[in-house]
Amino acid sequence: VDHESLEAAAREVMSPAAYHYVAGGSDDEITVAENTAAWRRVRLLPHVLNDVSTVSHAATLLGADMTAPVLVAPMATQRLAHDEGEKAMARGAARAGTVMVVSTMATATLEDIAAAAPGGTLWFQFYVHRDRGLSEDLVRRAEAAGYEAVVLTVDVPVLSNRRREAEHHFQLPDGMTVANLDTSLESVEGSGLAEYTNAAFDPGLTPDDIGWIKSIVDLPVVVKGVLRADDAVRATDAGADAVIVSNHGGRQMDGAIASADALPAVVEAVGGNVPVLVDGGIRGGNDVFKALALGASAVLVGRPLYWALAAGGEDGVAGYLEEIHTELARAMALCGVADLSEIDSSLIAS
Ligand code: FNR
Ligand code: LAC
Repeated sequence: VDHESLEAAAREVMSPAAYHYVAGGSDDEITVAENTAAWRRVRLLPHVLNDVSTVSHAATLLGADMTAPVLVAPMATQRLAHDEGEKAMARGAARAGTVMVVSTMATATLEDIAAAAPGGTLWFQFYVHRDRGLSEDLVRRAEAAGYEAVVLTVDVPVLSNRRREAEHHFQLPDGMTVANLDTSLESVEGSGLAEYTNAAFDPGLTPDDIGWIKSIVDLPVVVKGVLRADDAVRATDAGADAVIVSNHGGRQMDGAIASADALPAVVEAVGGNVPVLVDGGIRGGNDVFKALALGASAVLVGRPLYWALAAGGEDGVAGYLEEIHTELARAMALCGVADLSEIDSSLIAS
């Protein structure tokens, strides 16, 4: 996928504040840069003389059937990219046969997004608020609307320092709200998102909150934002049904390890028990292949899909995902594997 052109096309149609909100990370953006660099550093050891006349990348994860193990990462406020925002993203994901993870901070209600893409599979990304009544209500609504998993994001106890958001006084334009929460993230001084988050999100999360969610809804709980093996064990011991190795796309603790570099230890600690997913810096099918070879069950893609949404709406999203699927199939053929089950760490040159 030609990411530079895609990002450039998106930048043309987005406001500077919105563009920098999406493109940016925290502090010096060290981890943003590391995330892509780390996948590029991984070296493969391809097989030859294996029959790859037919290559299959169909996957099943927590009961969801997918064309390929590539999900749409949860991303806030998608109407900043396109009028149809999350609804267009959901339709594009459904067309490409994959799961969209819908952010708590969406610019349409979770019910309206579900109604917009009837054939698709949606998971609900959950930001626990200090107001636990409101929080309970959110996950109950997601279950009632047909969402099939709760993705509990655990790496935002506070919002990081994001210079680009502060410079542009990030807030939503008139007529746009975080629909589930009825706020437009009004900025008093700097980033309206930081002001909202720091006031509203619960910084007191512990592993017990996984059980708390399971006492409210009958859905699998996926813990997103783990970088350490010991935390992955704490999460799964507390009932997590999957974990996502992630540094939030370099948007939270700057200087945190690249997700590709954090993945193997987490796989080693819990990969035998629950699926381990990964996101951050995945830009094409070769990166997906490397993640699977390092032990991930699936990956999530963030910013490129925001750009695809901005530049091409639903068609842009479906087209981008289909291109990644083509690239993954080609990487599999070139590495001599006909099926996802044959991808393992023996394909990594170490
Ligand atoms: C995010 N991310 C995110 N994560 C989450 O759990 N809830 C959210 O609301 C958001 N919002 C959000 C907005 C934007 C604009 C971006 C770019 C990212 C993080 C996201 O799910 C994912 O972890 C990273 O985006 C993955 O990195 P790449 O693919 O963008 O490099
Ligand atoms: C972000 C939050 C909303 O990264 O997750 O912008």
